[in-house]
Amino acid sequence: MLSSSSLSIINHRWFFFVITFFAIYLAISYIITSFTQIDNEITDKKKTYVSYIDETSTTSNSHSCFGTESNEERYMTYLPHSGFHNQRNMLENAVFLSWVLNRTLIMPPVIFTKKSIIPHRPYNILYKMITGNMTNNVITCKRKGVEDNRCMFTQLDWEELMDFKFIKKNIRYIHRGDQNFNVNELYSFLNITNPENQVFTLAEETRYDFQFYDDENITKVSDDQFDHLIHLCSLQRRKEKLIHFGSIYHLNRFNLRFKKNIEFLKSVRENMIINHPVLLDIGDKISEQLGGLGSFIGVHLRLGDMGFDKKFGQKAEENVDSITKSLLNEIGDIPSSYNKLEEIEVSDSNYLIPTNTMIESEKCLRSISPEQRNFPIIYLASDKPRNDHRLKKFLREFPCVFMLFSNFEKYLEPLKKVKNPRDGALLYRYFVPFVDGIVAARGNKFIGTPESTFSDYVLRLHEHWVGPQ
Ligand SMILES: Nc1nc2c(ncn2[C@@H]2O[C@H](COP(=O)(O)OP(=O)(O)OP(=O)(O)O)[C@@H](O)[C@H]2O)c(=O)[nH]1
Ligand SMILES: *[C@@H]1O[C@H](CO)[C@@H](O)[C@H](O)[C@H]1NC(C)=O
Ligand SMILES: *[C@@H]1O[C@H](CO)[C@@H](O)[C@H](O)[C@H]1NC(C)=O
Ligand SMILES: *[C@@H]1O[C@H](CO)[C@@H](O)[C@H](O)[C@H]1NC(C)=O
Ligand SMILES: *[C@@H]1O[C@H](CO)[C@@H](O)[C@H](O)[C@H]1NC(C)=O
Repeated sequence: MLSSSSLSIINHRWFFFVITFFAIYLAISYIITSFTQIDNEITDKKKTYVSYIDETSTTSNSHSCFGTESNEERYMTYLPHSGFHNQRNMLENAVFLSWVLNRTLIMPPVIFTKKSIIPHRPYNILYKMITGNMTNNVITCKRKGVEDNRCMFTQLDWEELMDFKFIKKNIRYIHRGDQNFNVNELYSFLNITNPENQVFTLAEETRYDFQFYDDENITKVSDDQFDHLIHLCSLQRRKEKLIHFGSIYHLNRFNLRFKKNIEFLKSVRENMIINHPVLLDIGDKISEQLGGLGSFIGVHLRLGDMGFDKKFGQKAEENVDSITKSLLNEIGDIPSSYNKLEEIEVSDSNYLIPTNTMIESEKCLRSISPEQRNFPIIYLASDKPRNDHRLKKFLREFPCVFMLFSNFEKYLEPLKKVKNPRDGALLYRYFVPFVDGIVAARGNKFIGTPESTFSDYVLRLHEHWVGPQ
């Protein structure tokens, strides 16, 4: 009896164990299969490096996907490279990321160079190049002085050059001050003692490894240059104190569907406007000589050569031709009152005598024949001087073409004293092209060179100061 009753108890227990085990087995295998399914989906379909199922899942069309509400301040930074306009593009992308990730941006300065730039490379190479070059540079500049040619780089805080009203309103930032971009200095500044757990380094292996996207419906990169997609939510959920990006350069770095994101990025770009007082003042004075804001046509002709910038050198003649043509078409549309000819009293002589108090544009108009006076006043910005043979054709077509060094060099005098507050380096050589761009932007119309990032930026200034064309 005893044995049978204890047996039935054992049987009963055994049955209970089997059931429980089975239930647990089912639950575990369900969890495992569903997780690997999601994983496969991400890595295969979206080719995403970073799995975004680190904890809570969110609904697919939620715009904001904060999985980790926390009041602890978190940070992000990136590695700058290349020329000014590439660096500006990276800053714009960084401001967007800082906003979308709610992380304080450790903002790298503009790196200006006397000679060669730091080229665009994948993370590890880029990191070595920047830290190597900047470490050497600090030593050289100290030894030789900032004006010596061997002191190649100077680092300027973006806020010295750009209007930061929009940035201040929308993100938190700190100007990165350690000159050599070494992570150890950054970690100690941020009190990071355990980088393995406190830092997420998104190290790209090719230059355009990642494109960032914001909507689960997006399954393909929107620009073939990119290899992989990374969901912004996966970055938002990172708990590390610091996200360290490499290069974030590219006009199509983001693949966005959410209106709020698209509009924010657009505003970041529209608000990245030069506001250095000396530059603005010189730009203003020169454009006054051309009749004032909106009284002339601004042209940018990027000529290049057959060396480093042969992308433009090869097409220079073609570009001069097409810009000349489109300007001549333009004139067809412009009434002759454009040059305020009615204001000029025509005397018996066809040629009027310029006086010293006249602005430059008027002097030019008075010195040409009346038939020519319906041509517009042109300000020509270029990387090459007026005597470049490729400009001949253009200069022959239009009677009143002004250029920075042939007409307004004396206005650049105040710029010769402007120094970088960080190291005292003179900024003249880096700032002269900005004056050219600022003046060209202040016409009533702007015509630039195709594919030039310089032209793109002048057009943006033009739209900001004069309005859309
Ligand atoms: N003074 C002056 N310099 C210019 C002008 N346009 C281009 N440059 C110089 O040429 C350099 C190269 O131009 P970038 O600003 O890099 O822009 P880009 O024309 O798109 O050339 P890439 O970036 O190489 O494609 C600039 O650093 C300027 O120093 C100009 O109108 N005036
Ligand atoms: C953004 O970060 C700040 C401080 O780092 C924090 O106080 C705030 O709550 C965060 N906002 C959101 C929406 O998580
Ligand atoms: C500095 O940068 C150049 C590329 O501009 C690179 O070839 C060189 O190796 C770098 N120097 C150091 C010390 O890293
Ligand atoms: C680092 O620690 C110091 C001392 O505790 C503190 O004052 C500082 O705010 C900390 N900095 C950051 C970025 O957390
Ligand atoms: C994504 O796809 C779903 C289902 O097809 C749709 O309901 C949703 O509106 C889409 N989201 C966006 C932002 O287009």
